[in-house]
Amino acid sequence: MAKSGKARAHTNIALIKYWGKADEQLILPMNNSLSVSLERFYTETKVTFDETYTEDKLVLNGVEVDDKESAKIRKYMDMVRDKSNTSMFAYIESDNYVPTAAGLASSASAYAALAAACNEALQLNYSKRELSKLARRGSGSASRSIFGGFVEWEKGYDDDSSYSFPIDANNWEDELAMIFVVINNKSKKVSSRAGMSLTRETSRFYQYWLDHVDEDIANVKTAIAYKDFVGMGEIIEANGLRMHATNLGAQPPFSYLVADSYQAMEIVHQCREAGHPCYFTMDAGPNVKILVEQKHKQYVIEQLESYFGHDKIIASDITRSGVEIIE
Ligand code: 2P0
Repeated sequence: MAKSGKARAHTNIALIKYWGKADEQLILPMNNSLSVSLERFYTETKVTFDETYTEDKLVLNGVEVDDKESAKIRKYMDMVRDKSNTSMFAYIESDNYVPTAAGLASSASAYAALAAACNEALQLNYSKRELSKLARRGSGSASRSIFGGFVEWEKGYDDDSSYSFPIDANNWEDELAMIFVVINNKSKKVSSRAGMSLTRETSRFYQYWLDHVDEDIANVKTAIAYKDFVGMGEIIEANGLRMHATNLGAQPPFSYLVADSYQAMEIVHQCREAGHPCYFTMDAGPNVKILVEQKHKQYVIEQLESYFGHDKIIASDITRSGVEIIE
């Protein structure tokens, strides 16, 4: 008999970055990281296991895919089968509610939703902590997408000790938002997986990065406890720039940032000078993400739109919802 489960998980953006793996197979990170989950961008995934299926099939946004990504998912499903003592193959239907124009990686929400859908379908009764470990095996940042609000991923030292957990912010999330500046990337893309690996192995600045992450995490948690937006912003902006600096120290050096990324950062500085606190962060691409209080959001959006145009600016609230079963 077929067994199915469907789950929704939101994407997250790291305020303190995950950059570098201690174990590529288990996806154990070199450092703790800390994120916020976004209301507007999410993935819904339905998994159906059936004894009559002869292989895993992936249907992404209504289209059956058979490419590098589906090969990665088949490998992931082998791991799930192994852990849950089942031999059944699966039919996986996944819909990404991430505007394609946003150019956001969806692997965080995708593997969080897939892990939760498998848990439901196979009645594994995993706790959220167990689910965050299962999601982590697909993509590191997915471990954080099991939870809403502010989330920390404890790096751990083995498969069992590396998981995420929520940080109580006393509903501060409701007062915050994130603005995305969508920037076209004409340069050749370095995947986050390849970029973090090259940097960990070769960057002259990597040890400096590792030496300062723990204090950044501690200071952000203090800022969260006091709802100190400026204190948090200064730390997260510096942390994001430091991550990008490690890439400049790699051999060969590389950068995800382009001229328009720096233009967006400059507008953020101008907003601050005009009395509207907001802080930027960037991931494995040129897009700039700006953390802002709701009361200053409209001003910052207008400044960005006047340079980049209306369709390049997307805002999202911070969600306090973690992964949910929806069928
Ligand atoms: C993060 N990034 O903390 C960091 C900051 C990008 C820059 O997590 O190899 O897709 O699947 O574990 O999670 C993107 O990398 O990488 C990422 P894998 P993932 O959000």
